[in-house]
Amino acid sequence: MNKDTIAAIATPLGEGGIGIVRLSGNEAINIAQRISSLSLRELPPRRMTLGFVVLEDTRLDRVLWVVMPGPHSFTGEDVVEIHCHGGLKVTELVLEAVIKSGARLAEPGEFSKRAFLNGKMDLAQAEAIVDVIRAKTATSLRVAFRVLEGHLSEKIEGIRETLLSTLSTIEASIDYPEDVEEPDRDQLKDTLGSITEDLNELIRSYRKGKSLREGYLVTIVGRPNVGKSSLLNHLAKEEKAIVTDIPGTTRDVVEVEINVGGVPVVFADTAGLRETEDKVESIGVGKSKAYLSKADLVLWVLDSSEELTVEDRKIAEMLDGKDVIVILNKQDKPSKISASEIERLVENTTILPLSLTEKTGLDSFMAELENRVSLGGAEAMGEVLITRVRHKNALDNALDAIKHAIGFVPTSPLDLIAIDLRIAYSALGEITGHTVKEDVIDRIFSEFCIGK
Ligand SMILES: Nc1nc2c(ncn2[C@@H]2O[C@H](COP(=O)(O)OP(=O)(O)OP(=O)(O)O)[C@@H](O)[C@H]2O)c(=O)[nH]1
Ligand SMILES: [Mg+2]
Repeated sequence: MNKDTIAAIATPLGEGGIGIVRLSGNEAINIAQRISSLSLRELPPRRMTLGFVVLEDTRLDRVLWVVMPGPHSFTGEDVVEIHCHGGLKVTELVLEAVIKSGARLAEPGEFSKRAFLNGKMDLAQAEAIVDVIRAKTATSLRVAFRVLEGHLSEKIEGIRETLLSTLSTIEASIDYPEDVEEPDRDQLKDTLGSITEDLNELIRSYRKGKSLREGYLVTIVGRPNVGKSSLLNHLAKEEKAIVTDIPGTTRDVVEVEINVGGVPVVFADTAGLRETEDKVESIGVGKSKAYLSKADLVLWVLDSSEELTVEDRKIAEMLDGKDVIVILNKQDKPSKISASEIERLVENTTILPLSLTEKTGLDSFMAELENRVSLGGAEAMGEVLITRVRHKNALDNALDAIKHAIGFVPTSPLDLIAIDLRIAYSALGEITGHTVKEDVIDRIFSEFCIGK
């Protein structure tokens, strides 16, 4: 266990009502005592008491002192919080003073790391702290908070327990063949089948969970002058991008972040895709293609009053393998493109007629957008979602091992099944941190900010 005492400013740098300096470790109370007007060991634990920070016999600030003796603290160690006025200089001087008195500046995420190492929370919960702090929408926050409260860990631990008890029956029958009967193979198959279902359900939730945590990128593409920027402005409810009747107006990517059914969505308006001699425009076209390839969903805008061109067909080729909504804009004019022509170019897409100048077709467009982006959003609130690729990889590995084991169930020796079950057990333990390596732990906590 770490013996040294760490300190950091726990609130964001800048001016605010309150700025908090936090200490954690064996010496936290002794060190803080050196700058306190109160007798810290006599304070009621986990209650605020008004007092002063005193530096070299001079009062520096009037503050609230909170002493949280371990193990009943966030880190499990002795913790002291000093709630100062929220100024840059105040917090800096208080931090400096506790460092001079023997504390060490905390590394990023070190408070949370200590909480994990001292068993106050598991790894999935510790990771969820960052997600709670960074949540961009109410839905993202709710999903992250459920993980922080331990609902994901509970599910994972439930599956691990089933694996462990299955393993122990198998191993007992291997070790004591005379006394312990072999487990029933049909029953074994059922147990592994139901674990497979549980794992699959969690893995499937990743698409939704990832969007909620990381956000979702929707790229608007199309030929010049079809109405891409008009669409972005409609979504943003303001004139974010310049709209003119000159083809090639947009040259850079214009991004707008919007909450769509609880999912933080970035819409990117891009330069119209065409061959061009213009140096600036061609850089813009390059960027459009980059945004197209990393998009979670593509809105392909077409001017329905003009026939499909060679350029449109080239764009259609770039959409291969992407999630696409095709927008037939400018419906206020006579239409020259049919749905069947589009269907021949793009597979499994939704085609929506629209007029951005007349504002028609926009309701069904928004409904379709919400449907695609939120992936069935609202009813997901109560579920536990997988939001991190680290968790998804661990689940994939566990699933592979279980499937492999199922193949052995009918006729193979039991120890072959046991090997796979142990692999799955350990893969799942990576999520909660029971079986994770130290360098992985270090990497996870280094993503945190200082003071967390
Ligand atoms: N008639 C009609 N005109 C539209 C509609 N939507 C956009 N326009 C017009 O089409 C022109 C081009 O619109 P933009 O939104 O700038 O098109 P863009 O695709 O961003 O064009 P680039 O930036 O050049 O690639 C403007 O004059 C718009 O007013 C529509 O639904 N109907
Ligand atoms: Mg534009």
